[in-house]
Amino acid sequence: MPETTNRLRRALLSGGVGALTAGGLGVLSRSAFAQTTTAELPIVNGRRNLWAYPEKRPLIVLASRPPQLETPFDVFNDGLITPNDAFFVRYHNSDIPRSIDGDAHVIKIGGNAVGKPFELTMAELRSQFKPLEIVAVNQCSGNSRSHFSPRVTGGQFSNGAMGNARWVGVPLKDVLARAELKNTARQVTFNGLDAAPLGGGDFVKALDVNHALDGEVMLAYQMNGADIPFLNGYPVKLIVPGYYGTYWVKHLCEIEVIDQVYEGFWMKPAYRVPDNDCACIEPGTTPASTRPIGRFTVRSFITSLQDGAHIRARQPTVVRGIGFDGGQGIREVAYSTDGGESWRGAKLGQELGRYSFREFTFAFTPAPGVHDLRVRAWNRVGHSQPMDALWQPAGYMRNVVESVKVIAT
Ligand SMILES: Nc1nc2c(c(=O)[nH]1)N[C@H]1C(S)=C(S)[C@@H](COP(=O)(O)O)O[C@H]1N2
Ligand SMILES: [Mo]
Repeated sequence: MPETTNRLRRALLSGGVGALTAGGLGVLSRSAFAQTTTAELPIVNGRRNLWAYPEKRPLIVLASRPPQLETPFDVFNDGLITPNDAFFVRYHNSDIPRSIDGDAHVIKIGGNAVGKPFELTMAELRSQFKPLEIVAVNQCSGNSRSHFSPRVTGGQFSNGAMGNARWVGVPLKDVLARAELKNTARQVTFNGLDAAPLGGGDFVKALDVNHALDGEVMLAYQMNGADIPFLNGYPVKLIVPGYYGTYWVKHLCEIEVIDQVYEGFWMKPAYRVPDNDCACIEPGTTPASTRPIGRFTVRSFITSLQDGAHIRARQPTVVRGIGFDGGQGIREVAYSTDGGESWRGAKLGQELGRYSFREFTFAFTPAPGVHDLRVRAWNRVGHSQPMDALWQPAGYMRNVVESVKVIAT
């Protein structure tokens, strides 16, 4: 019997999924944490608590001030849209707003590259513009950071710092048309109601003006047919389809069009990646130069089976999962049931738009024993996922082909 199988069997006998992971067998699914109450979970990050914040179901609490909440991974198997009450929450600074009048809330539009600064209330935003709807994934740059090896500092998320929602709002382009942009306009900055009482810099992000005016970057006031949950940015949040969540500024209250490149703390030195093709470097080295983080890389996950799951041998099992990328759309997902030795095509599901999660399925009839399942996606311009994990000092952009080991009995 191979060594892995032995280890698995021992682990399973001695206490379930947590112990199994403690035995060193690959990626830990966070939902395993959620369901395990044994004290045998010391390795990846120790045991995490689940707690229900306002408007939220119990989520994995990484920090409470400000709240950092992660979605338990099994939620992604429930459907392609992530429910509002399960959607992850990430903030940087401790002074987050506690109450907001959703109609009276005002967005100030100004900066040295607009001819006509003005203020827009939420009531005006909702009534005076044509709404746009986009299904798009919001993913934190540091999603999956806890799986980096060597380890890196920062919020130790597993794979649940992402979610897919149907956003309704107004294209930023239409709002900025009222501000009479000057031809000196270079970037647009975005600020929310939260503040940084302990220093470190108010959370302000910037996009190049061409990107900001692309017609898809939008001021969203609805998420999955309801108001945006408070902790996800009520009453208005910037949506930047295909781009990492760091740009999706919550409780948006100030937009400035400026004649230079903005270099506040959260644009520089924070949220930057090595300025090369892979946005990666050898562990322990320093990047020669950096650029602001941008679009998502291609990712795919099996959602219907957790690492360490038991399945029936010699019975067909339908395995389900999701793929997504930075906005080209997923063209193909391949799967392997032998640890990456051989690959076949999975079946793609419904297309909800090129920024959305895309479902895939494949059928698998396992022989008795341990099976190492892997999935790998390609987008429409041929970008895919590396077989070996890339590394970078901030722990951003993980997109390695993941492994889920299952036991058929
Ligand atoms: N106002 C404000 N907006 C913010 C942040 C923040 O700290 N303050 N964090 C950003 C980061 S890094 C992420 S990943 C997303 C997370 O969005 P969510 O909390 O709605 O899931 O919010 C972004 N918008
Ligand atoms: Mo983030």
